[in-house]
Amino acid sequence: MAKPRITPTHLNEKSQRLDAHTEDSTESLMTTNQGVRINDDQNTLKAGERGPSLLEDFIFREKITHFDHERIPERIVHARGAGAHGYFQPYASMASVTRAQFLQDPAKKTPVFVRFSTVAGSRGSSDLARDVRGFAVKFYTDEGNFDLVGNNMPVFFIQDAMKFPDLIHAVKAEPHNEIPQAQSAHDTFWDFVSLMPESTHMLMWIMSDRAIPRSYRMMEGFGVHTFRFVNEKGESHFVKFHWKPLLGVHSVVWDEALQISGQDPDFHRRDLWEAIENGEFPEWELGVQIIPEKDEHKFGFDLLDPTKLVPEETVPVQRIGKMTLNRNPDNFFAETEQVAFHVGHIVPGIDFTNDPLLQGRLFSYTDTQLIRLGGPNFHEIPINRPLAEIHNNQRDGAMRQQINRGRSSYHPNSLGGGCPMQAGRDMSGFISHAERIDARKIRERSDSFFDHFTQAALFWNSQSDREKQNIVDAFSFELSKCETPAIRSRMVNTLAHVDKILARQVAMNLGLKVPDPLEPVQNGGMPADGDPARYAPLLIKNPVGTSLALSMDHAPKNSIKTRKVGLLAADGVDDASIETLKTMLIAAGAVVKIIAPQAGHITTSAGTTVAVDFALFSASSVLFDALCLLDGSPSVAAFDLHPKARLMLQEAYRHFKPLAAIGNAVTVLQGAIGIAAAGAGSGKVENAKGVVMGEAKQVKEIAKAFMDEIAQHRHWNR
Ligand code: HDE
Repeated sequence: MAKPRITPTHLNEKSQRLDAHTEDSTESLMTTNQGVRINDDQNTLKAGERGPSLLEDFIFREKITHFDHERIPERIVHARGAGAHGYFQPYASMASVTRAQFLQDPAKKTPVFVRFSTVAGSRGSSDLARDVRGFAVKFYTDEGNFDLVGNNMPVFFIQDAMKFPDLIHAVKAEPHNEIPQAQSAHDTFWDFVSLMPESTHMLMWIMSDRAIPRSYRMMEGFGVHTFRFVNEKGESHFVKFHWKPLLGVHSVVWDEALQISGQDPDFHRRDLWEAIENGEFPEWELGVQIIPEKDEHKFGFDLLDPTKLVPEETVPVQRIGKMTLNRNPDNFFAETEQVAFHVGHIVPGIDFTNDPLLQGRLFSYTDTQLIRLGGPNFHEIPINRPLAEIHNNQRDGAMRQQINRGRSSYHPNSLGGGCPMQAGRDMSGFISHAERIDARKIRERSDSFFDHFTQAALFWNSQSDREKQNIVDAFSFELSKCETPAIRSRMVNTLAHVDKILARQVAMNLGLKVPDPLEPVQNGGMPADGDPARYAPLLIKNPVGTSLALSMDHAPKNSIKTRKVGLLAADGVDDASIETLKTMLIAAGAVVKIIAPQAGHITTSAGTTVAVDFALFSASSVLFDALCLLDGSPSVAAFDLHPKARLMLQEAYRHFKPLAAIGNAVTVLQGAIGIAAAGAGSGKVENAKGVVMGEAKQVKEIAKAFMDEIAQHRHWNR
C-alpha cells in the first residue's frame, strides 16, 4: 500500500534533497557522514595487528561520537509515548462558529500526527502505569499547524500553571533514591495532592479505570481547557474539545495492569503499531461543546477553571469530524521522539481563553523544545514542519536547515521588495480575539475557582457500583503505599468531603477512622497572607447530580473489532471447533491467536497443520481479551490439569473476561475456574457471567454467544 507522505514544499531544492527520507537500498555502499566510502566497518585503525588504536581514525571517531550523542533529553513529562500518522476530515462546514479552514470542507483531508503518552514515567517505563494519558494531535493544516495537546481525562490536578513544577516533582520518582518509577503510589505525590484540595476532582479520574486504558485506541481525549472558536465576523464562542473513540472506551483491571507491566511493558505501543500494520485503522470523532459568550457565567463553576468539566448533559457534544490513524512512523526517534507539540500552535479561527493553566502552558512548550531539541530551529525537523509555507525574517541559530537567499532579513525593507509582507487585517492572517480586559495587576485566584468538591462528587455519583469499587480499591492501594500515616489520614479526610461511603471504605482498608464531623480540608496552597475564610472549610457548594457520560459502563459496547481472542488448541483439536471459532471471530473483526502447549505448529484431528502464535509457557492471560478452550479429546487432554493453562483460565476469570469451552473442554474449564454449568448436559448453550459452554454440535451458537460477551468487554457480576 502506498504510504502518504508529508512533503516539504517550501525548502529550496538542495535542502529538500537533504531532508528526504533515506532508505538504504541493496546496492548502497556504506559511507561516513561526509559521504566517503568505508572499506572496513569491523576494525579500528591500529599501529600493527596487535598494536594500539590511532587517534587519526576519523571513521571510528565519527561513528563513536555520533553514538555518544544519540540520546536527547527525554520530555520532563510525557516521556513515554507512541505516535502515528493519519488524517482528519470534517463532517460539515463549521463556518458559523470558526473560520479555521480545516473545518470548512467535508471533502478536505488534513494530515495529522498523534502522540499518546503517560506522564510520570521515564522513556523506558511501562505503558500500563496508573496515570493520565497524553493525547496530542498535530494538524498540518493549509494555514499552519494546529496542535490540540490534550489528555484522556477532561480535567487537571491544578488550576494555575505556577503549581505545575510542584505537581510534577511530587509525582515523579522521589529525588533521594529515584524510586518509584512511573507510579503515583508514594508519599510525595499524596503529600502534595492531599494539601491541594483543587486536585480532588482529578484524583477521582486518576483512581478510576480511565487511568489504565485497554488501548490508546479505546480511550477518549479532551482539550481540557476552554478554548475559543472565532468566525469570519470576529464573533467568538467558547469551545471544549473531545475525541470519541469509535471502538468504545475500555480499560483493563488493576491486577492485570500490574502483570502487563511485566509481561509486555510495550503493551499499548505494540497494540497501536499492530492495529495500524493490520489495516485496523484507529478512529476518533472530534467532538465540540460550543458555548455562546453570553452563557459564560451560567454554569455554577468557572469555564476558565481546568479542574471543571462541562457535563455533556448540560451542553451536548457535537461530533464534527473524524480522525483516522493509518500509518506507523518510519522511525521512532525522528518522528515520535522529535515531534514538538505546543498549545500555542493555533490557526486563525481558534483562540485561547484566560484559563491560568493554559496561559502558563503557552510559555512552557516552546521553552521545553529549546532544551530538548537543542535550539530554536526545531520547527525545521521534518515531523514538525508545517505544510504551509514559512516566510519570515528569523535567521540562523543552531542546526539551521533553511538556506535563505537575499540580503534583507528585516522588515520594513526596500531591498527585498518589501517581502515578506504582512497578511494584514483584511487577509488571511491570525487576528487575536479582541477580548475586553479592564483589570488590576494582581497575584490572586478568582473566588469562582473555589469549589473543589462538587464535580468530584458528580464524578463519583455518576459511576456504576463496580466502577465505584474500583475507585475505592485504587485509593486504598495507592495510600497503603504511603509510609507517612498523616498523609493517609489527610487524604481520607479530603475524600469525606466528596462522599462519606467512599471515605469510609478507604479508611477501613487503611485501618483508619473516618473523620466525623468533617474537619476542614488543609490547603497547603493557601498564601501566608490569604484570608482563611476564603479557603476553609471547603465544602461542596453546588447541587450534585449525575452525568452518565462520565461512566465508562454507559459507553456503547457493540463491537468486538480488534479484540484479541486466544484459542487454546493442541494436537488433535477438533476441526469444526477451531474453524468455526476462527472464521466467525475474524469475520466480526477480532484478532485470533492460537495458544498451544508448544511453539511451531499443531495438527488437527483431520490432519490440517495450524501455525501456533503463542506457546503456553510464554503466553499470559493478561495479553488477551478473551479465551476459548477448543474441543477434541487429545487437545483437551493436553490442557487438562496443565498448571499454566489452569492459571490462564483462572486469571482471565478473575479479571472478568469472557471465557468459552466447547464439548469435552467444558469440564476442564469448569474444573479450572470452579464453576458448574447450571444445566450441563441439558443440550442448551450455557451462558452465565460471561462464561459460555456447550456441546460440540452447538459450536456456532457458542461462538455467537461468546462474541456477544466479548463485546461487553468485562463481566463484573462474578
Ligand atoms: Fe503539558 N507539557 N504542561 N499538559 N503536555 C509537556 O512539553 C506543561 C498540561 C501535555 O506527546 C511538555 O514537549 C505545563 C495539561 C501532553 O510530545 C512541557 C503545564 C495537559 C504533552 C509541558 C502542563 C497537558 C505535554 C513536556 C501546566 C492536558 C506531551 C514535553 C501549566 C490538556 C506532548 C513537551 C507530546 C508535554 C508543560 C499541563 C498535555 C514541559 C507547564 C493540562 C499531551 O512543555
